[in-house]
Amino acid sequence: MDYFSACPKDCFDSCAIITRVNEKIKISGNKEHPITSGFLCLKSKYFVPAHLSEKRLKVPLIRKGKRGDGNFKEIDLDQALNIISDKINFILKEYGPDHILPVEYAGNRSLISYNFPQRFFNYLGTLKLKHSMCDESGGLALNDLIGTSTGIDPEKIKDSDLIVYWGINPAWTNVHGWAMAKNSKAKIYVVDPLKTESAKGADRHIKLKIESDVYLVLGILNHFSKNGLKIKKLENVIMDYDLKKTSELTNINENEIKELADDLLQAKNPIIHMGYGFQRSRYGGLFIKAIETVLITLNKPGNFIYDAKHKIDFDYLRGKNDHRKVVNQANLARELEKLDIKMLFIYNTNPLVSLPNQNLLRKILMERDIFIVVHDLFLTDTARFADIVIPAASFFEYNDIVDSYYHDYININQKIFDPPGFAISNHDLFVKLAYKMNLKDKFLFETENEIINRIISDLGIDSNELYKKGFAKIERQVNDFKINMDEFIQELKNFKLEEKKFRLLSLTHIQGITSQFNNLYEFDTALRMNVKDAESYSIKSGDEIILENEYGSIKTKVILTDSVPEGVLLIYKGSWPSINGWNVNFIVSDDVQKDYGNGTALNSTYVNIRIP
Ligand SMILES: Nc1nc2c(c(=O)[nH]1)N[C@H]1C(S)=C(S)[C@@H](COP(=O)(O)OP(=O)(O)OC[C@H]3O[C@@H](n4cnc5c(=O)[nH]c(N)nc54)[C@H](O)[C@@H]3O)O[C@H]1N2
Ligand SMILES: Nc1nc2c(c(=O)[nH]1)N[C@H]1C(S)=C(S)[C@@H](COP(=O)(O)OP(=O)(O)OC[C@H]3O[C@@H](n4cnc5c(=O)[nH]c(N)nc54)[C@H](O)[C@@H]3O)O[C@H]1N2
Ligand code: SF4
Ligand SMILES: [Mo]
Repeated sequence: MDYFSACPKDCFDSCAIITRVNEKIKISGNKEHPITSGFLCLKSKYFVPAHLSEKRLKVPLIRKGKRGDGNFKEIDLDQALNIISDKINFILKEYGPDHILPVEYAGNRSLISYNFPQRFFNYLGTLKLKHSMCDESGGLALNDLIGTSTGIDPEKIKDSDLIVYWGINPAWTNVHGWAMAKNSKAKIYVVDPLKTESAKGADRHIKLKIESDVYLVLGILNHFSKNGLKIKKLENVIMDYDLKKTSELTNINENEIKELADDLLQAKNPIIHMGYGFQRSRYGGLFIKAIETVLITLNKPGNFIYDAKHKIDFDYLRGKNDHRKVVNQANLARELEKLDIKMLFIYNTNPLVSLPNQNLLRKILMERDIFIVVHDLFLTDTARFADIVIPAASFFEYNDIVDSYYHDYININQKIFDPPGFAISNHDLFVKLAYKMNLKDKFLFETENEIINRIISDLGIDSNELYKKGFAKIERQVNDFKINMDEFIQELKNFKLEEKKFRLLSLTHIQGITSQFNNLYEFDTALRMNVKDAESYSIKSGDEIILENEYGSIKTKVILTDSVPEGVLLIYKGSWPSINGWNVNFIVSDDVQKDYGNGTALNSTYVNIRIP
């Protein structure tokens, strides 16, 4: 029998999946889906093994030993929910809702699984986590500059003549977008200081000096200006950046800069996909603004890809409560230090892997009297720190609907199996809790199907078509660009390229989906280092070295490469400290981009090398 599944992972592609269930479960990409196009990514090979894995949690756990040591006792779901609801009631009565913080993110970004739990927290009026670890700063930057972060429909890639992947590694992180680009007639540029798989597969790799993107943009605009394209407010700023100076500042040959600028000038349908990875640095928001000024100058301000917004009623999905106080995610440890939190309710995220400044985060959780609830499919590092762990359902075990922050299709996810043991979906967990706590609002008890029907009707989707194909096209938000360059020009003046050594990047791995499944196979934890840097320390491939900074230190194996430039080090994000003893976030900076919503600046991490 075939079912419609929808990949709920935090990924551009939001694939439509056909799940065939015979004696075995087999998944494949929905052939009809214009983006998924009948194939799935490498990560997807873990979806069924993860669902069936012996390592999956099936019974709630209560902590027996010291926090963090993974010593638990099994209890049944009813007992676990009694303990949690009693604890919530106690905290609400003794301290108030400002002492409970739900810590959640996009581990499951299906519309119900991601949003419905917020109805519960909005109702109680607890604190609220501000999602600032991923794309926050770039999104704010675009909104500041042009009034929106919603760009062009990526299906337009198919008819484009020039695609620039700027600070993104789509061959690994957006495989369906990359396939569309490769199958199109477009000339493909990758602008990246690293020789990534995307850079290798592009027509042109602009291998610029790290963080010199702003200068490259000013050089491109200078060239535009010489060819008669002016933007009044920037003329003075770009005056000095001729090809020679731009080349010196970016380490790119003059003719390569000229070729890119000419191609942009001549293209009929240029598209720039601005990555999330590269805006996670001290000047990330500024970089995104700078790139957008290229499109503004070309009078094609909407020809970028960053976010996509649709007419989905999130206030309905989440409920609304404007009185909740906000706690920042990107420097959560420092936020917790200042607050008197009594409960963390963690679901859809694995903060003891994915947040920077792990040493401080773990210290606070060990020292403070905080009751920690974790809802997850696996005994993650975060779950090991819990007082109560509730097992979660896999995406084959609930009904939901999944949108995309990249394309314009919404996919249906059908429940195929009941969750094993006491495992429970996000929706059902919060319905049960609301019931336990005797909450009266009907909104807290809406069923999955009621919610799906309401979304389908709001979006004007033909439900027959949706259940026949598994997906439907929905309308992208229409933009009304309001361009304001003033702040950008001011911020440009404050920009200073940091040339300190060693800059540590923690980028996205082809196999992982952030930290998910990294317990099911051996994860790549090695440090990538440039051959010349290694020579100056007499380091050989396979050696172990220590990286240290004000956040801590880690000992890691080295792989020498010419894909990483001199002065830059790379460790992929997402490995589990409980398996490997450490991960990169033990030494990653929790500095934030103050001008851009306190978004993470994690790639502005600097470390020293020590030979053990
Ligand atoms: N396989 C896989 N795919 C994923 C995910 C996953 O975990 N695994 N996660 C998903 C999520 S949550 C996200 S946010 C996205 C992230 O997707 P990407 O944005 O593609 O991810 P990153 O690898 O973090 O960073 C992209 C690139 O930015 C480059 N970069 C760093 N500094 C600079 C700079 O100064 N200038 C320029 N021009 N480039 C720079 C890096 O070298 C890197 O190649 O991927 C999504 N897709
Ligand atoms: N150093 C460094 N750190 C980074 C980044 C980086 O580039 N460098 N990137 C950042 C980025 S872009 C992102 S998006 C974040 C992501 O970081 P996280 O939000 O922590 O994402 P995941 O590691 O995928 O963890 C999601 C968790 O949710 C669980 N989960 C999955 N489905 C469900 C469900 O239905 N219910 C419940 N209750 N749980 C579920 C998974 O098992 C997993 O443990 O990491 C950030 N951290
Ligand atoms: S992780 Fe991304 S590319 Fe892979 S199946 Fe899910 S949505 Fe598709
Ligand atoms: Mo992300």
